[in-house]
Amino acid sequence: MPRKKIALIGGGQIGGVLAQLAASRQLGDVVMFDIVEDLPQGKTLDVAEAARVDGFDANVTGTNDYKDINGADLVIITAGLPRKPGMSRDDLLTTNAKIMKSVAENVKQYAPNSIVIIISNPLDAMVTLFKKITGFPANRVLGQAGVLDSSRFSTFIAWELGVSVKDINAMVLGGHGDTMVPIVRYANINGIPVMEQLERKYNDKAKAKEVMKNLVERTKMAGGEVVKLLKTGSAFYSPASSAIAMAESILFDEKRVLPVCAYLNGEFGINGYYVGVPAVLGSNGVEKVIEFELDSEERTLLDNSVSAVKTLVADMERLGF
Ligand code: A3D
Repeated sequence: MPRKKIALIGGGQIGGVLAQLAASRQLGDVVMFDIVEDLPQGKTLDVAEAARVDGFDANVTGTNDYKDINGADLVIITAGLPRKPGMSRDDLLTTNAKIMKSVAENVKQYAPNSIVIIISNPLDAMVTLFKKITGFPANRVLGQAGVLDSSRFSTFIAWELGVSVKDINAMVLGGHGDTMVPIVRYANINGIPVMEQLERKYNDKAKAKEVMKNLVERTKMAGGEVVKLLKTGSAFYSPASSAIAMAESILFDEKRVLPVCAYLNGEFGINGYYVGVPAVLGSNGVEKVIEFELDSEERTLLDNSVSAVKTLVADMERLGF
């Protein structure tokens, strides 16, 4: 049985870590595409030369020719430009939409049966555009944001409570932006409510609420916190790890329930938009969106987040995409 073929579109910061993780975990043969000459060849040569040490057999190659992604089973897209000084939000949206348009046309041509995970920002718009251009079914086009945002939320909770992050389950839904919705009510430590533990720690309900509010705010701003410290570029290790968790669930048909940017057909009362929701990921991509009861506060926050996604998509359409 041949190995799965994984195409990485974009060989920048996240693309490099994706290549290393995909190869070292033997997810399949990796081909990295970038428009910059020699960059994907250089990065993948570097990753491939660790094969003896890391003990993997997968082929890892770089290319500037889309033909080389031919027949890919899984595609992960990070192509795009970061916002530069003086660039407006619309300028960035136009630039990245142009890039996504060319990526989508080529993925449609060379990997027409692939399942596609998009990481490029602005995420909710890029996923929407990719689906529109390729016409791929909704189960085969999804975005990465919720796995990372949830991992950040879980990490901050674990630090606050002094417990292993491995035992924290916490989820962030909604669009990938300031309006994201960390679901506090269901955050737990192996089933034990996080809020109850905060109340016990501080012996004060108001204080516990305030501490949680700060954890939620830090989660929403976590991307910016890393950008501020790095000075150039944005987070790349954790976004790559998050996409690899999604890829593993798809490639190994794990059926994990992960928060992903998925196309909604009435689930959560939302129709025709990509929004972050829990979904079962298996060999058919997004196999099922898992709905659950939201309380009135969560509903308001999710509606607010969906409005932000709608505005972003409308802006992209206004710009001609
Ligand atoms: P970066 O290191 O700049 O890599 C982007 C790569 O895209 C560069 O190597 C470019 O040469 C390449 N590129 C540009 N145009 C094209 C094209 N037409 N075809 C193919 N490749 C092209 O960025 P990065 O890797 O740090 O981030 C990649 C994207 O992910 C950006 O849009 C980030 O904003 C986004 N991002 C998303 C998250 C989420 O959680 C959603 C987190 C962090 C970053």
